[in-house]
Amino acid sequence: MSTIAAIATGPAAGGIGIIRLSGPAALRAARRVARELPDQLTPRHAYFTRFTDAAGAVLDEGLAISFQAPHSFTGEDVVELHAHGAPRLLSLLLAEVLREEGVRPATAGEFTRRAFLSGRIDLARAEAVADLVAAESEAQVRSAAAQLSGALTSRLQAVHAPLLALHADLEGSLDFPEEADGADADAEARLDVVLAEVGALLADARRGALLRRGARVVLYGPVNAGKSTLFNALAGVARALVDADPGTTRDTLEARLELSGLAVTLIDTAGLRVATGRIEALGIGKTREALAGADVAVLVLPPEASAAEHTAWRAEVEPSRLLEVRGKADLQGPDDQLLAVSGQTGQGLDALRDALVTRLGAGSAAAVLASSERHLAALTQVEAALVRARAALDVSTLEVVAGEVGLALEALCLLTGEDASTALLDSIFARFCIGK
Ligand SMILES: Nc1nc2c(ncn2[C@@H]2O[C@H](COP(=O)(O)OP(=O)(O)OP(=O)(O)O)[C@@H](O)[C@H]2O)c(=O)[nH]1
Ligand SMILES: [Mg+2]
Repeated sequence: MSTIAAIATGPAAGGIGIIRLSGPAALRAARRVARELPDQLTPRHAYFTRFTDAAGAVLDEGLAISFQAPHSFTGEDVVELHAHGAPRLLSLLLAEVLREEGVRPATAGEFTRRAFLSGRIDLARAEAVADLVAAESEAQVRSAAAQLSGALTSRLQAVHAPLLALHADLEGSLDFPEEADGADADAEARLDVVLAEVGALLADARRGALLRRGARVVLYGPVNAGKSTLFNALAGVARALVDADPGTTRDTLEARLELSGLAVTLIDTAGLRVATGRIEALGIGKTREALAGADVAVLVLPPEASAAEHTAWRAEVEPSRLLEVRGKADLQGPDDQLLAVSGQTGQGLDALRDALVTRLGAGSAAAVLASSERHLAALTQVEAALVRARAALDVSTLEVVAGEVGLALEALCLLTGEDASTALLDSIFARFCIGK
């Protein structure tokens, strides 16, 4: 196994910069720049040392910490050199370290990949490292942290173990029908238990996928409803043009905000009506596109909207994604049906934010477990196979049931990385940056 080395900290200047080495030659290579280190190092101790170039000239001073296999992140010998976070200095030190025989630059995610390959962490936890590094909102941090601590892993095991046992029993009664008489008798009940847990994991994964990519909230409704004014008020900046002229907004506009830790893209759209011109018609086409991709569509109804109009605008999106509000609340009396908001006075904005958070399912403080689209896809496959197995119990042979349970197990292994193919690993670790 070769030894790898990389700058583990970000490319910008900072207080501390770390060079990480992993593999059998890690310590030998580190000594090229940290010549003052004692002959015997106590693992996990921080040694103060000066860092030098090949000629022995001092470049910096800092700390060196060694970890002995298998008690390290990668499971190999690891050394971390903590210098000052000067990008040019770090590249000089790295170049010197790389001159050691058997040491090469690490590829993206290679440290974490080695941690996975040595069995230190499973795939779900390895991915959590990438998620944590890339997290942009508080909810993303919490979700990645939960996954990193193995919360997802233990929930997957709670599905994996009973499924494996069921598979073995079914296969057993196929191979030895005489002895294993009735081994499949409780298969239905056992499948139901696993299905319920997979369903719960899937619900979490859907919320997690939302957290990860951020939610899309679209403001829509008839012209002049006060959508752009509301957009500006929620975004906290006067981004969108506002005018008494109906049909002011033509293009869709986006603003990023964070609601209860959830990253949200807020989208303002062209008001809906029978378009008076070609450009406006194009704008309305874009509104419908935005509505198609919305996690929540907020229908802003102006005071003058008639019941017939109301029904027509409402039909633009299905009820599960629709949130109706009464706009320009300051111009009308209290509304006992709809949440009343005003972008101009700020009335009802907090209530609207709360309603959005509830709608997006991000309200609970508990961190969401599964979070990547990959998890979502794999869990969907597991569920589909289990549903087919359940149906086959009544109408088909035991072979078919066992086959479907086997497929569910395979899909589950995609999540934990058991039997993971090199191609799958490549695609997962490509998301990492160098040094992770
Ligand atoms: N009194 C009152 N007037 C508002 C409010 N919100 C918007 N207006 C006014 O209503 C007019 C239209 O506001 P916009 O925010 O441009 O409405 P819009 O829905 O984006 O309109 P289009 O882009 O044309 O579809 C402007 O003259 C605003 O000043 C509000 O909450 N209260
Ligand atoms: Mg507008």
